[in-house]
Amino acid sequence: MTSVNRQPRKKPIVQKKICMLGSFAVGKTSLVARFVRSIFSEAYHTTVGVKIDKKLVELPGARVKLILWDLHGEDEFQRLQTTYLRGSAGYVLVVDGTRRDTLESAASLHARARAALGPVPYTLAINKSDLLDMWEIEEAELDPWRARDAVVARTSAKTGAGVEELLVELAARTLGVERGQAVGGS
Ligand SMILES: Nc1nc2c(ncn2[C@@H]2O[C@H](COP(=O)(O)OP(=O)(O)OP(=O)(O)O)[C@@H](O)[C@H]2O)c(=O)[nH]1
Ligand SMILES: [Mg+2]
Repeated sequence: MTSVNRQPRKKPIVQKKICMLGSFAVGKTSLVARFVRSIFSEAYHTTVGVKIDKKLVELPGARVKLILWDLHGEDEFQRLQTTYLRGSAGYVLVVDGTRRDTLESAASLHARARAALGPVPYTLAINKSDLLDMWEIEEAELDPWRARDAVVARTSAKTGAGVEELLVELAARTLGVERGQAVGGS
């Protein structure tokens, strides 16, 4: 006798490459560590080149395996190699809310990422939101970004605030859906 398999069919997995971009020490590695492994360390070990991590994100109607490219930060010695960006479905621009100059670095990285990738989804993460007493970035400084329809979020890799939401939202947007909307099909 044949039995009918009533298990719902597993949603297919779609892989998406996401690059973490930003000046040095803004918290790119820490955001990935928080998102993928739920850990945080106060110790600073600068990233040399690139480190790749993966995490499966469950969305309504789809499963997205994010391939997170944690790139070295830009400083006076190192400039981002745009070859790292190739094939990215989206990117996170990370800013350290306690260092205003990192917002300018994000703008320049954004221009280069846009030139390399075209208008793929991105989010602007203003990180270290647990350090509000040292905050240097005024809300008004983010208005030009919001005017361009950028998704702007405050995050803290230390407390975890805003981190999961940011990357899950970006995962959804790489599939062409906005926050809160179900993904059609299976
Ligand atoms: N208080 C606080 N510290 C943070 C946060 N995120 C990162 N840090 C600290 O900031 C420092 C730099 O963090 P990293 O994650 O290594 O920064 P990065 O952007 O990967 O740096 P590079 O690889 O050099 O470009 C470390 O000492 C972290 O502990 C945060 O949300 N809050
Ligand atoms: Mg790093």
